[in-house]
Amino acid sequence: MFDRVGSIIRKTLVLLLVLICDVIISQAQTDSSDVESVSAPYSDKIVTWYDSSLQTAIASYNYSNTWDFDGDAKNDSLVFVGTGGAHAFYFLRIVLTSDNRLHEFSFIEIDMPYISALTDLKREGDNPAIQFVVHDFDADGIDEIYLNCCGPGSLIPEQLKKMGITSSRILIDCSPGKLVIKNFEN
Ligand SMILES: [Ca+2]
Ligand SMILES: [Ca+2]
Repeated sequence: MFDRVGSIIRKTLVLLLVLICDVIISQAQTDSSDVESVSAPYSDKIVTWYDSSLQTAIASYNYSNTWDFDGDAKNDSLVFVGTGGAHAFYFLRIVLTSDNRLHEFSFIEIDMPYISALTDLKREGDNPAIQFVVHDFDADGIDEIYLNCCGPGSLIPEQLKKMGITSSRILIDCSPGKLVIKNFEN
């Protein structure tokens, strides 16, 4: 008698266990189908490494070997190096093939290092959503770099003011023999 009751209880417990597992698995499947995978903009340009001093992952956007800024027919290196933190900014680093030197502009920062088209810039103007455009603005056959440096506080960095820069919108011209930062003029 007791054996029969014990057997029924065991079978009931096993059945309950199977039902609970079913519910858990179906819930997990529902949850996973609800999750959308979201990738960062221009993720093919991102290079990430771990900075042990900041104890955080640092991302940079690498546009190297895409444009020739100094006009020697060899594409140059251009990287926006991330500064880390919750709201990351990225400063500009260029290596030109004509002088093979590191030109690091730690005072030129943007927070959306995503290349935009000239048509976007023309349409949006000083909209801070458009921060990085490459185009031959002065029609001399060599591309310049347009940046809208909406850095922390959107203030114009002192280093840029000393160069006569009067707005956050600048143009970097890297023609042979010179590397000039100037005000962007429409
Ligand atoms: Ca070059
Ligand atoms: Ca040009």
